[in-house]
Amino acid sequence: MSKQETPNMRNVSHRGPDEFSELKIGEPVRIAAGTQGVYQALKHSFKEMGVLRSIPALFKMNQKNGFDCPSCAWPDPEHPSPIAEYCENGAKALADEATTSHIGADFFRKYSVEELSRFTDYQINAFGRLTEPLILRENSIHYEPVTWEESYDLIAEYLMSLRHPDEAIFYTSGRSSNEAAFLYGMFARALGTNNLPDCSNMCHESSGVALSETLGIGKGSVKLEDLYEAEVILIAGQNPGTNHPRMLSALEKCKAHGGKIVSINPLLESGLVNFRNPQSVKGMLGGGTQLADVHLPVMINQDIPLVKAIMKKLAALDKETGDVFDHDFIRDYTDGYAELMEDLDRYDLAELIGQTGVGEEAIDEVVSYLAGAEKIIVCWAMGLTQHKNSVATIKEYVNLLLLKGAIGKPNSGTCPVRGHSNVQGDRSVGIMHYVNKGLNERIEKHLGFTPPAHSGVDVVGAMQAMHDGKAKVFMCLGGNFLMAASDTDYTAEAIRNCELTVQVSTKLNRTHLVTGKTALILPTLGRSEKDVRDGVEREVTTENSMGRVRASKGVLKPASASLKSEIEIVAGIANAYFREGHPVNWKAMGEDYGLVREKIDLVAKGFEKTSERAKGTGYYLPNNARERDFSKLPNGRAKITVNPLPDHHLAMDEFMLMTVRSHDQFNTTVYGMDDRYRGIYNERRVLFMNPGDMQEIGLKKEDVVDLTSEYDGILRKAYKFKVVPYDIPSRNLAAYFPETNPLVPHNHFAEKSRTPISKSIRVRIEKRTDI
Ligand SMILES: Nc1nc2c(c(=O)[nH]1)N[C@H]1C(S)=C(S)[C@@H](COP(=O)(O)OP(=O)(O)OC[C@H]3O[C@@H](n4cnc5c(=O)[nH]c(N)nc54)[C@H](O)[C@@H]3O)O[C@H]1N2
Ligand SMILES: Nc1nc2c(c(=O)[nH]1)N[C@H]1C(S)=C(S)[C@@H](COP(=O)(O)OP(=O)(O)OC[C@H]3O[C@@H](n4cnc5c(=O)[nH]c(N)nc54)[C@H](O)[C@@H]3O)O[C@H]1N2
Ligand code: SF4
Ligand SMILES: [Mo]
Repeated sequence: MSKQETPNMRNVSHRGPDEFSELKIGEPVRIAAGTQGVYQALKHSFKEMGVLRSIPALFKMNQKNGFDCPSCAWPDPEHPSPIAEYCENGAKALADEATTSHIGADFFRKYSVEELSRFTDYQINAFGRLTEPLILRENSIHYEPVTWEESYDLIAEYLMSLRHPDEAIFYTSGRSSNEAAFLYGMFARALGTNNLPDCSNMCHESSGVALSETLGIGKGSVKLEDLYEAEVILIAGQNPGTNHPRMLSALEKCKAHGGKIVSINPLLESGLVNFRNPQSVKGMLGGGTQLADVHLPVMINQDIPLVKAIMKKLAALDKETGDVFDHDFIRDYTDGYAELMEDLDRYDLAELIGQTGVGEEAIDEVVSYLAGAEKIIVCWAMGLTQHKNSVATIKEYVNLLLLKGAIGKPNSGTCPVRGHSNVQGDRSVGIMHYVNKGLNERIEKHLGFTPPAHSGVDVVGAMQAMHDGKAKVFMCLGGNFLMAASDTDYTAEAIRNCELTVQVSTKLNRTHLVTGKTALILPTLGRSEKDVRDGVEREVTTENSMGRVRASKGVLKPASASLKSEIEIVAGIANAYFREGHPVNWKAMGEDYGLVREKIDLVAKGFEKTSERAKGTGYYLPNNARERDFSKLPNGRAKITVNPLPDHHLAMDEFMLMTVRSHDQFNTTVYGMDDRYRGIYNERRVLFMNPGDMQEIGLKKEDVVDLTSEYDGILRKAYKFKVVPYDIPSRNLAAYFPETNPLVPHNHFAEKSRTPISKSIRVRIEKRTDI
């Protein structure tokens, strides 16, 4: 084992290698799911974990008495099909978690963190499941085994040595159960800090802010069944075929009932074009459904002018007939109508449309759907949330719904489609960096301690605090902070500044390699695994994208007997810190999750008799927007808002880059090197580009380019991408995250929500002549 002078000198690569593999470009596959999808899914599962391990697990996924799919947050139907309630990507997520490849002390004796960092993220994940607690001691470059007790004591010791609790930061990724997230959030507060950044800060925070300000609740208002009989569903800035595949089944039902589906996206994403439902006879036999009736290829971040143009056209029609807008609803439930109408009058229609890049005919078609419809749903995801003006963009879509009275009635409403399977639940049970007065009062009353009254850091704040040396201990309950956060070089420097970093994880990732001076890996059970104590199989709960809380009980034998549940780990640390001297009995809660749920019921809003009601497919949390109750908002009314147009100044040689997911990844976890639906095979370092733009700047297919972004005079660079001609609006580019994260400046984020601008990065393209 080699020793180093100082750990900051560990020669660990935070970006990983950038060698190319053998790129193959095919035609985009326009048929999503169907037999092909299931075949791909099973092939993947079987390769990963073997037939015996996968079959029972797949058939328990999303079933009553089974476990909640660990992948996305799309809801399960209230009456699951007994055969299969999973999709290709759910099966991949399960296979990735249930893999039979395991790594422990021998593996880390063989490979130093320096060597491991020379592997790609795909290879790092493929090493397999973490099986025992490990420590990277100061001055060492090899992880070595450590006992659970020593880990807990060490964390407690570091926490006790802080000058202020705000020198500790507790990040959460959205896979944690409600119980784990609750204990974790309460532990941080008991310690005295609200430093509780979470993946939501990089994800749907903009939705939370926009919806809270307009409708008085930071969550969506629709239930799954609402989609089935909606008259119009707008899908804006979301790629459900890859990221929420079972949403396509719901859209298919909507189509069958005569509903219209509108796709609003710079890219024509597969699935919306042609979908074969593997769970229907028609799908099995090969006939597909054309889901989207119309596609609006909006330019990146031009949704506001697009929605304004649509509303302006609707307003003109309403002037003629008086019944296009829901005037009763507007009068009884909203504020701000007159101001919005004045705002729309200010704009020239042709200019608005010109700004969007969308043809007027397609816009007119959408207007004709909307004009006569009463039941309208807007679904969206990262294509709306990760821009500087994301909060305004989402508010503009909310305006459209409010004008139509399409809130708080069946088959209508807001549908921000959440990412991680329990990201919404984590927030509901207290993972938030800001102060919530009501929550603090309930903590005081029911947990018996006084939580801090000052806010903590979000993800951006966490990066900056660590970078500036203001934070010393960084703990992550899941996730891969280094690769998920913006500005990879900056974030790496930030993490390296810490004294202690702690990762509670299932699989190895780069945040285990780029660490503080001392680092711990605490390996945990995955969602699909049995959690047994004293012969009793324990269950946890999660909340899906539509506010339904359900029980989740793993079925597989754990990857290793040494694994502990996240709940036990958090309770273990809290117990080591407080010993007996605290009103909360952490130890007991780590053993009996029912005790945790009892406290959740008392402390988190809307939870009630959770242990009992979460059984089966669970229960809905209260939702004021669903009930047309806007009493929490000023004047007790929903807020129609006036939002400015986006203001981008692209220099002559600049392009607008969006960073998106491939079909073979879950966030920073790379399952494979293909993006089948977009026709990309065996390579991730690609840049999707408009063929006309390529010609204009003299680029050919597969030319190699570097990308640079320049903000505040600082140049950032991402190296080596192969250019792929693609159907994308002119001056727009797409490439995969996390490879492009070094381009996203840490100090540029959405107004109010502070979500990094991962979907609209101004970049320049430099052709490489040396490759
Ligand atoms: N298989 C799989 N499933 C996942 C994930 C995964 O990585 N893999 N991640 C999970 C997580 S955490 C999340 S948050 C979700 C993410 O789900 P998505 O938001 O669907 O994921 P992205 O790939 O970021 O896709 C964003 C989409 O927005 C479009 N877009 C970009 N900019 C704009 C714009 O300005 N306007 C409009 N109208 N569209 C735009 C892009 O073309 C793309 O289709 O998925 C979850 N589910
Ligand atoms: N440029 C760019 N950046 C982005 C985005 C983008 O669209 N573009 N999207 C953003 C979004 S929406 C999100 S949500 C974030 C994601 O950010 P994170 O949530 O931080 O990242 P993930 O890649 O989901 O985390 C993967 C790791 O989680 C661990 N893990 C998996 N399952 C479990 C479990 O059950 N328990 C525990 N404890 N650990 C587990 C594994 O070790 C795995 O390596 O990334 C954001 N970053
Ligand atoms: S749609 Fe999402 S939650 Fe449902 S099975 Fe697929 S990946 Fe899992
Ligand atoms: Mo996300």
